[in-house]
Amino acid sequence: HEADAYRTDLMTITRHVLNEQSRNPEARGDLTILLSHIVLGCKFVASAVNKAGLAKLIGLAGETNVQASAPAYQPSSPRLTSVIFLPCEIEMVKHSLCDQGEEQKKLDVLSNEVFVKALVSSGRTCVLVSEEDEEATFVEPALRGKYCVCFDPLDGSSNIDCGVSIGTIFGIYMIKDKENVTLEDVLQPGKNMVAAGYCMYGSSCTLVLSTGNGVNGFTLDPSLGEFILTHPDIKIPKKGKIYSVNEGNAKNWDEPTAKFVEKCKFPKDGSSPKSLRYIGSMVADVHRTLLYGGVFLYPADKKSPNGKLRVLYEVFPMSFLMEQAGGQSFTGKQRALDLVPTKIHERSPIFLGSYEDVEEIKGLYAEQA
Ligand code: AHM
Ligand code: MG
Repeated sequence: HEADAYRTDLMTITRHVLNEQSRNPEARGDLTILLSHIVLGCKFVASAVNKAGLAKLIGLAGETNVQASAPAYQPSSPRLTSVIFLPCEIEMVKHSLCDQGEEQKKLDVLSNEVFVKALVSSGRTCVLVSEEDEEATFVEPALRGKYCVCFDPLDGSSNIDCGVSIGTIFGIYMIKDKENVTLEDVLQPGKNMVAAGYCMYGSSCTLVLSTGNGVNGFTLDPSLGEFILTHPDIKIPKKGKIYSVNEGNAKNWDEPTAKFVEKCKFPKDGSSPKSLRYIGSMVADVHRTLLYGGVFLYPADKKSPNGKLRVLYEVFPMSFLMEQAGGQSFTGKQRALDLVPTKIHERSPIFLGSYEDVEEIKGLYAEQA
């Protein structure tokens, strides 16, 4: 097709979200603005992650900056300046990048700072929960907007040093009452989220987003500094051929989990065994699950009765995306999005993926009950 050959009609993420929002008579552009600030954070992290290997050499993420008197890192990337943002916001990113003479920040700490500042300066947020921060951040009244954002700025950061894919995960709620903002605004069940997504920093940088009308994937075109729609209306296969779990924990699993994995390896219905794929980086494992189908699990075990993954910024956003793509997400007790968290860093077991595979897991838990 001519159009495909030239690709002159680019569906950027901002254009896509604006289109989606224009169908909602109540939308005033706030979510679009908020999302473009999240996108800025993702571009910053993508650029920093790409340089992480080099940084060892030049001192970007090392413990101390070997050339403490000179800026260790000059933000030369055209990506950051090609985004339409206020000059002060660009300054803010540059500032985080080259805190001259100070100890250089670890990539996850740096990413967190960039996201917090981008979110606050959007003027559209009021409560932020980050994996990196013990306490929730309440935005000062003058900059307050109606959204709460829960995020993990750099999930899987233990994988950075060996170049494995890592990601940012986020979930967005609307506050109940702007005059009276409390922690209750983020301790809502996941089904109340208005949008969720992740950005994967892998062989390419991919942002997967849902605002409640299905799931779409965008790939960063580094030459444009823009995320372009490359995976419209993602639907997860009804059943998959892959299971994804840390089998090293098998000795402590509960019975339904053990039975399910056994069935994956030794199916009794004549079907072929499933393949095992486990990266150990949630964004990458979930991304593969979404595209290829199958199931990703981080179950409870005797040592961690609530599993490992965090409800607000890992379990909920991924469960929201899975359901929007036609899959399911289950905690071992209930639909994951029905869970009502009581603490901001609460954990939950999670089984998510293809509809039929999760259905099978639900069956095994029902048998046990
Ligand atoms: P982190 O937030 O400390 O990076 O841990 C979260 C990561 C997930 O990305 C991944 O699914 C999980 O931990 C892997 O855990 P394990 O190493 O126990 O298999
Ligand atoms: Mg994490």
